[in-house]
Amino acid sequence: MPTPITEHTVPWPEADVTRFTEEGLWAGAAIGTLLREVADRDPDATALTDGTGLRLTYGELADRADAAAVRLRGLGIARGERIVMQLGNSWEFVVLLLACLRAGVVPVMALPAHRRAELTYLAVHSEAVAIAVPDRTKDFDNQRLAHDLAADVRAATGAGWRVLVAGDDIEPGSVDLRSLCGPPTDRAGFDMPSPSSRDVALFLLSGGTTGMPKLIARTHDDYAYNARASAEVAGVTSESVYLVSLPAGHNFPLACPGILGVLLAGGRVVMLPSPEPVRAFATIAAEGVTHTAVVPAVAGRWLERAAEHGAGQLASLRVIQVGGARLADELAYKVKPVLGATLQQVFGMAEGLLNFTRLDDPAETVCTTQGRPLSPFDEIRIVDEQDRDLPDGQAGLLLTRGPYTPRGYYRAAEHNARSFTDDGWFRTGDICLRTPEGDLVVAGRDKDMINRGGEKISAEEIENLVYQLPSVSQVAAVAMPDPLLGERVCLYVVPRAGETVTLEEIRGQMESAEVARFKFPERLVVVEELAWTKVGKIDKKALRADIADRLKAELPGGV
Ligand code: OOB
Repeated sequence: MPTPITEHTVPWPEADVTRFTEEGLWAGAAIGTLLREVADRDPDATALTDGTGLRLTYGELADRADAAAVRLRGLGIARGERIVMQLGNSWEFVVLLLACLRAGVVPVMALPAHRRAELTYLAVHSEAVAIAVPDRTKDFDNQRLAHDLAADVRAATGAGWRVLVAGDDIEPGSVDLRSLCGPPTDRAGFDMPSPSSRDVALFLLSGGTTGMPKLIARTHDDYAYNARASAEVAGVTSESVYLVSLPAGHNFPLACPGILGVLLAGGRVVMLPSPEPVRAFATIAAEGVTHTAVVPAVAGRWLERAAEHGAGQLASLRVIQVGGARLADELAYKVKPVLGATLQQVFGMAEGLLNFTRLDDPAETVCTTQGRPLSPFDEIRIVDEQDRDLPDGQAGLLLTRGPYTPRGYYRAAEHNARSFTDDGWFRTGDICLRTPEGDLVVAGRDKDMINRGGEKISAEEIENLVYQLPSVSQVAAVAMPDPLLGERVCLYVVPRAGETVTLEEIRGQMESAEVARFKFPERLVVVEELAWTKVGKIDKKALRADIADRLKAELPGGV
């Protein structure tokens, strides 16, 4: 039997629980219950489409979620148990998610790019009892991997393990998600008790600076507030149509306001597998999309496409949220004139705190800041290395506390001691300054992570993998600037005496370690020694400057 999750989570102090509840931030109801209420108010409104002709009304969606919740129980998946969820942006994603939220089964939000290494870790660390995957994505057989994983887990724990598959090609031994998520087949009503609003609703993954991503347990109370408050600040109502084209398991398209915020507001969600501009633009036109969320790299591609082909297809688009990585001010200034929609910058994190520029902010604020905290109950500090508060305008480390920022990672006591202060402030690792108006500007980062177009990569994880090569004496993974993605992974390697190391070899090593492809290093610099700081740490700042200089020198006309 998996251990109960609450044992390993860090709750908010009771005084905060009372305050957040009395102030009406925390609704005191499970997200699944709140969604059922929305559905019951207007069951005929369209809730979900997927760009392939499927349309579900609120009544149909809620009924399917309830039926799927009962079917999960039928499979032996009980309240409080975990499912690793790695579905693409499909209608099954939404139905299964809502079924879990209704039944109190806890999804662990894996990313589509994750491979055996990440999925195994997530399954083991969360003590999951099942995994939900598509049958395949492009040239990758997700179903095969899921069964291999299931065999490993069964061998290690002796536990039964379920593989739930969405797609046409359902192998023997897999549970067919399309029928699990299909319409109810009998009249027997939904009879499951609601989870407590303070229970864990789902696990998000941290951007991660350590070997593997930390799990962040988000409760029904805090996550519903996250989604509802985000919907309000993004101007989402029952009239809104929201396009999901980023991986749906990421906090941004999931609840900022994302799928959950839009559904809680009674709006319509459109699922699309990717943000590729031709199809995204056609879908925006066909569905009358009013809101969407993208990362800066996607915003850049959309701007290019619209500059070449016009933005006629985007006439319905009112708000385009951009976040996940720093949006360059120059690009920001182009959004409204070229795409015709209001830009909303979103600086958020799976750990909680969300900052938004407001829809009525002056253009300068929208284009040069990353906005201000979502909630009047969010607390922000900008401090120096000794945790002393800095004045406005001075860049420092961002600390936060608030009604949707949990007080610790799941099962990570040691790490929590470093990432949270004794009085519960989360150390975001972001370097920010606050303008006199109270808006934040992200000025850098004090965490050993590479942000590749919004995908977060832990330098330590890459370094650990590279150290497995016998030819490597020392390695450092650093961010190198990239015009398209913002950053990519660059490796500095000192080979052992008499050995050579190549990028192909390193990528081969990552391939055999079966880690997600977005983590593969894209540049190798072989050096005789690494730069060190006075305190004996690898000087990554110097290495980042070095690779930036090398890239500049390689440009035509560079020096
Ligand atoms: C979002 O969440 P995560 O957990 O993948 O990554 C969080 C980190 C932040 O700590 C920061 O370093 C970076 O991503 N980041 C930004 C940013 N938004 C996120 N850096 C600069 N400018 C921004 N606008 O990335 C996330 C979660 C919810 C909503 C939006 C993004």
